[in-house]
Amino acid sequence: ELAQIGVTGLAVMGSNIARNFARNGHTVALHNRSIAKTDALLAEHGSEGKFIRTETIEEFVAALQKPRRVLIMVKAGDPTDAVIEELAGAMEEGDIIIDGGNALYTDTIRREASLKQRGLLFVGAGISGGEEGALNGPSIMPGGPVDSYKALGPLLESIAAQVDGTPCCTHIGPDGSGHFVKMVHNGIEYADMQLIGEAYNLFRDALDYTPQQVADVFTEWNAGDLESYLVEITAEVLKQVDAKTGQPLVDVIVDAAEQKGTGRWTVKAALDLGVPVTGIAEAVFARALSGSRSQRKAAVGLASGTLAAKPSDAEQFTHDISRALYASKIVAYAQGFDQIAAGSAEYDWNLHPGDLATIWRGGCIIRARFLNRIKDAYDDNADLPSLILAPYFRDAIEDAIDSWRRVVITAASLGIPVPAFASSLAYYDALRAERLPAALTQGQRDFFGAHTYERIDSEGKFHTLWSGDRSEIQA
Ligand code: NBP
Repeated sequence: ELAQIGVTGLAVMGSNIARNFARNGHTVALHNRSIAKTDALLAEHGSEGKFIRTETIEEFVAALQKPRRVLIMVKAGDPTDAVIEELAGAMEEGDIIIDGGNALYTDTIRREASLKQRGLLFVGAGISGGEEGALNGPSIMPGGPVDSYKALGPLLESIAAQVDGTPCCTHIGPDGSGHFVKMVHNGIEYADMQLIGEAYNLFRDALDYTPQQVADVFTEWNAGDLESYLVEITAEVLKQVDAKTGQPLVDVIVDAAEQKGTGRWTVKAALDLGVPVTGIAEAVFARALSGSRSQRKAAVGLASGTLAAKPSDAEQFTHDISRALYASKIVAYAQGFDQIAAGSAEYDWNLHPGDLATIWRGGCIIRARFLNRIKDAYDDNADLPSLILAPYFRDAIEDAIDSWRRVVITAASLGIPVPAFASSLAYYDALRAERLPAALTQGQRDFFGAHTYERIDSEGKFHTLWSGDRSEIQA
């Protein structure tokens, strides 16, 4: 019997996805550069379904039904190019290559264009959910040609997470769009994690809570509108006691956050598109700052000032933090969706933000009750100028605003860093401002560079003769 799907790259993600396919009744051809991983998978889990063991790429390709469908799950970058090249040489017109790794979307655009010329369908598919999701149901964001989805969609949907009977997988759009939205998803994940970290830090330093006490708060929050996978696992991490020292594990982990790059990619792409993703950027920079260990060590003990005023009512402040978290989260998602809209316009992808909210409700790391609200918002109005303007979110922020400000004020007075809370609040205030100091910026630019400005009362571009008689001319 030939296989419906082949998986090459059988490290953590690939082997779990291969098992997921097999458990859902598909015959899966297995391939890995080094045969040891293939054999380890078969030895441990071979009984879970129908697998075909292959050693060479030729054997692998020959084991597949036509049109052949191969999912690549190897390290992003050069390894992915190497595997694509090998596969393309062995495959035939109409066959489908899916890259499920975390590829940079511009690489996916390039690969799709080049494989199209060789008659192959290339699908860059973002896959979220980590190891556990890969095995039990990830959120899948496949891009690539529409035709590919006819042959691939049902297969991918059968292994994806399901929410209310809807699979967390849909065709996203052409070429690199799947990897682009997966990248922004990861950026939002960075922001979400940073916001949770800031909330945690406030409990520790403003309210002197123990990690266990903070865990209890997060557990409670997970029963309300903050319900999400990240809030849930935060409580689990905070509860964990280190076996070696008897201390809370979080207190013995080095406080320098690492990153693999998708957050940074999101910010770089946002800079190029001119979209302010301040929440995601603060999160990426906060990780970088945490990693500047020698600088931080040298700066310990710098002045903190004398304003320190601890919150007097812990219950009120706990509520305030929950609202600051919720409001800042709305801002981070609003910005992420703005970036998706900008990417869609730039590359002519015709992306549907409501679809993304739908497939992010399950399987992926940012899954949250909140995403139902985002889906509803785009169902009501597909052309929302900003998520913040959807009635539900507008009301949620109105309800949160005083709490949000109190949290930022308290944090600033105590010298507790809350870059993402503060910057999200600043973004919100700038967005709703009737006038911004950008008018002054335009004046300065005109002064030193004759860059011209527009007037509020007449059409056209104007320039003041700054070094002359300071009269205004039309440019
Ligand atoms: P890794 O990213 O650690 O990659 C290991 C796999 O790549 C092994 O199968 C290895 O083969 C293969 N490989 C390498 Br490295 N270089 C190769 C080459 N030149 N030719 C052929 N194969 C090569 O595995 P992972 O953590 O399972 O992730 C797989 C992909 O999924 C990555 O792109 C990752 O970014 C993405 N992803 C990961 C997660 C996650 O939670 N880990 C989540 C979502 C997406 P070998 O066994 O012969 O060395």
